[in-house]
Amino acid sequence: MKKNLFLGDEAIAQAALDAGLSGVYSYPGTPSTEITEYIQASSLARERGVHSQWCCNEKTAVEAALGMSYAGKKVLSCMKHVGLNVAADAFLNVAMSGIHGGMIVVSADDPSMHSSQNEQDNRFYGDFAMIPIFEPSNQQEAYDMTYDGFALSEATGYPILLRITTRMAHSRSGIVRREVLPENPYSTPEDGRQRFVLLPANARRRFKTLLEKQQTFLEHSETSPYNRYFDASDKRMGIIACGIAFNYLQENYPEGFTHPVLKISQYPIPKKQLEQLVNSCEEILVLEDGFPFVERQVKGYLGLHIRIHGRLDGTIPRAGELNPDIVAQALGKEVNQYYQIPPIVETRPPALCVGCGHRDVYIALNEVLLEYERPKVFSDIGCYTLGALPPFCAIDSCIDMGASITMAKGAADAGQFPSIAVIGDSTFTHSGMTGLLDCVNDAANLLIVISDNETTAMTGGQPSSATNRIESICQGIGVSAEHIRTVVPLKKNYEEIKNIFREEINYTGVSVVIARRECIQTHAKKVKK
Ligand SMILES: Cc1ncc(C[n+]2csc(CCOP(=O)(O)OP(=O)(O)O)c2C)c(N)n1
Ligand code: SF4
Repeated sequence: MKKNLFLGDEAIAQAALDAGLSGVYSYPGTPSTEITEYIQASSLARERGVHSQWCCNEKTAVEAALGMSYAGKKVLSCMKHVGLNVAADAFLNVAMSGIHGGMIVVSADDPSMHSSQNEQDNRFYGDFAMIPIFEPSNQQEAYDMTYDGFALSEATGYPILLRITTRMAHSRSGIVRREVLPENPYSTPEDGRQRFVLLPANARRRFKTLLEKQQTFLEHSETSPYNRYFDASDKRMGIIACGIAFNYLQENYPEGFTHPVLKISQYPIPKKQLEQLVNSCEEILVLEDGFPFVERQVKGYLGLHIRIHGRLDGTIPRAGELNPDIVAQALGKEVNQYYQIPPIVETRPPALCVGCGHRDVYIALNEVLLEYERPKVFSDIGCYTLGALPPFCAIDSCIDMGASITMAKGAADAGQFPSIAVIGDSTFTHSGMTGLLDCVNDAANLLIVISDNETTAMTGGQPSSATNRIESICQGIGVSAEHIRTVVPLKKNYEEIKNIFREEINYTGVSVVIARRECIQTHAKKVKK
């Protein structure tokens, strides 16, 4: 049988296309980005006219995906874990309205924070929304679950959360593809107004329906081919292995399991199989990549008559991603040196590229801020966050996308002067614009520097929604035209840039300085093309 060597992300993308996808709505974020990029590059997607343009942020992505589902089509929405925080309002309410065409939301979580500011486990969001969750244990399952996920979504009338983690997203395996299905025809839901108008009377009804559906979701989990019980003779311990943790467990038992194992890859937790495990074993070890999501539920649900080991009792470290060695240690096995990755290159701190425009922004800004007694620079998320590191040491905060402008405003309201925000162009349209409107409405006293490299550089150079529009957006929001200044961040312009920074810091009100020079990496890619 022909196999394709796919990343987990690519397996999801190909499965969605094979299952008859009509659109993907996403915002870039590691480790989810490659799903949408794969669809953008796919000839099948091009032939079919599958929608794949990036969205402004994850919330607009989930809402647009719901619109496509409303029109009867199969649709995917992909994001990194923190993206689901941004989309949470839409995501939780899609569980109230339900869907029409099959809808899958992919959350790519990043335990160990390889490229994120936290390591939240988004299975909690699926549980919170009370919808089915898939968590593949290998890349073939990532393919199959995506393919089958549309059918499950349409059969139940609810979206599916597909939760993967970094290793699943970014490692490769041989994948067997399935039959290529056609797209759904256009249609709209017959009961659309009762379901999609979430006025309290409808919402109460819909919440009841969602509660009633829980039994159906449980039955699907208990009969799912992705949840499996493996019996074995040594019943002193039973093991629950969730998602990719099952893969790590298998690596530790090349000859087959010696303890009973419950593999969980579809939620809600399959109760029958869990009872079988608990009733036949003396103790339970829970293996999961992320938070103690299952462990906590098992503890609460079963009471305390059986000992549960996992992240909560310290058998597994509470923080960081799981790997085969940690699983081996938890099982009391010897750690196999084979799995340990030798250092290939010396580790070194990340840095802004030589020649990057963000460098010039920080050099000029740092020089100007020496003239003030207690300046603060509230920054944001993007390549320019590296301005936190030497030699710049130029920023005082980086919390979440958009928080630069709003934090600078709050601090300015409290008397901070000068209060400066530094934000990138993509982050500005993701969630900086609304904060800017707050500043204008409140006549806040701050300087906002939009470091515009005309791309979303940090996640690999995706197009930025803001390109060619930043001045007009700022003006439309209400920043006065004289205080929207544009500079080219280059060494030869330092004196001009510094003077403009000084003038705008000393102006009492909202000012925006747009420092515009294309990212040299995307520029080089364009030239190469
Ligand atoms: C809510 C959320 N979504 C996505 C990301 C991933 N991400 C980090 S920075 C960034 C955008 C960076 O673009 P820009 O602001 O233009 O700065 P640049 O990297 O180009 O300098 C993205 C998408 C994230 N950290 N948080
Ligand atoms: S990728 Fe682009 S924006 Fe990021 S550091 Fe390099 S030059 Fe600067």
